[in-house]
Formats: sequence, C-alpha cells, structure tokens
Amino acid sequence: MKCDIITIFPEIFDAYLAESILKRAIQKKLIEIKVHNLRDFTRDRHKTVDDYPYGGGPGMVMKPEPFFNAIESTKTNGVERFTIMLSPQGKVFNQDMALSLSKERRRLLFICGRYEAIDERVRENLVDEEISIGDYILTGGELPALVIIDSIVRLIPGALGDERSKEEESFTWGILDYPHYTRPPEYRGLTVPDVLLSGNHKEIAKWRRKEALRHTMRRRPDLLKKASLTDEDYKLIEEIKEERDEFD
Ligand code: 4FN
Repeated sequence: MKCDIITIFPEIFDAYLAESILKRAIQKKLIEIKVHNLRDFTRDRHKTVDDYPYGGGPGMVMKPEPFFNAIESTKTNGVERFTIMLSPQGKVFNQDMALSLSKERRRLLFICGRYEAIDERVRENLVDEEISIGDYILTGGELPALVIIDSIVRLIPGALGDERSKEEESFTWGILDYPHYTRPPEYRGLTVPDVLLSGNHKEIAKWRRKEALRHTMRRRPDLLKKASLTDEDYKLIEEIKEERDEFD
C-alpha cells in the first residue's frame, strides 16, 4: 500500500508513524507513506497557502494552486491514484470503508485541510472521495488522515505480528468487545470472574460472547442491527433479556 499525504504540517505525522505497528509495517515495506509539505508547491516568495474568502466572512480559505501543483508534481508515471479529501462533508468512516481501502490497488493520496476551508475547486476537480471521521469540529484533516491510515494498515496481511487477533476480530466484528482481565486474580479485593480461571475453554468462549452481546445491547444497540449474529447469539440474547428486563 502506497500513500501520499498533502499537508501544511508534515511534522505531525513523524511521531505517530515512528511507533509500533505503523513503524514495523513501514520497515517491512508493507506500506510506504510520503508526506508532502503543501508550502513546497507554492510559487510566491512568502509561500502563501491561504487567502481571504470571496464574499467575505470569518477565517481564511486554502488557495487552490498549491494543491493543483502538489497533486501534479507528486504524480508518478503509470501509477493510478485514488484521492481522498478529509472533510466534515465526507462519508463517515467505518470498518467496512477501512477494509475496502486496505484492498485498494491504487496509490492513496490524502488531502488535509486547515483554516476555515479549502477552495471548492479542489474538491470538484481533484478529489475522488471525501471522508469524515465523525461529527465534531477539528482544526485540521491531519488527525483524520492518521486515523484512516492506522485502521487500514492493521488490515494489510502481515502488518500485525499476530494474524490470529484479526481472525478473532472478524468473529466479533459488528459488536463490542467482551471484558478483559489479566493477572493478578485479586487486586485490592477486586476479583476476576471465576469462569476465566476455570480452564474450561468452551464455557469461557460462551461467557465472552454473552458479555460482548450484553455490552452491545446496553451501550450500542444500533450496532446489533447491522451485526451478523448466529442462532447461538439469539439464544444468548434471550438469556440476557431474562436476566434483566431493561430491554423490553
Ligand atoms: N474540519 C462541522 C461543521 C463545519 C465545520 C467543521 C470543521 C478542518 C479545514 C475542515 C472535521 C471533522 C471530521 C476531516 C465541522 C474532518 C474535519 C473530519 C475537518 C480545517 C476545514 C475542518 C458539523 C462536523 C461539526 C474544520 C461539523 N474528518 N471544519 O471541523 O477537516 O475528516
């Protein structure tokens, strides 16, 4: 997977890309990420990337020329690209989108905005897809780009040391996780559920699935509608409902 990022703050990416799974994936050449400084593609003495909005109003708008220049100069012969603009107007990012981007054969180009907005001509002429990471105000598209890259990279075969964790995730995918515990078995009088210490793997699997379903019913009932549930899951849901009558 090859990615380009266009930003006025390239340093933002350094620390995050230098850690953990991302770092390893880059070292293993599973991904390549090139961060480009938008200012390098300005043609004026002051390296201007913003200007006042036509029609007036508060804030500054990012000029179109540096983006057009950047996108043209970072083109490589024969390699197709898919251009993504991080934007509050975009489709809200989810795991399905992460999966489909992780399978993308084209080079991904991320455009990160700052100030109030980017000149509309960039979106109209250079962008294939607009993606948002959620409904809140941000100061820039850099964190959204990192969020998306982070979620994509862990889906690339070989990027996680332990491929089993992905398999387990696909089983739980769609619902929340079960509660996790590690040693010690008792800490300040706080204990670990007996079943997890029992060594009975069948009972442990059932308990985890049930607790995962219970959490999802309580906190994110919206996820249950989309999740692919088994007959066993529906039985567990009935059990949970009988234990508490908060779901009627
Ligand atoms: N944000 C909203 C409405 C109007 C403006 C914003 C906003 C960064 C360049 C865009 C925000 C959120 C999720 C990119 C937000 C995202 C951005 C994102 C983003 C500077 C202009 C701006 C109704 C969503 C609260 C600033 C809502 N995912 N404007 O944040 O880039 O990717």
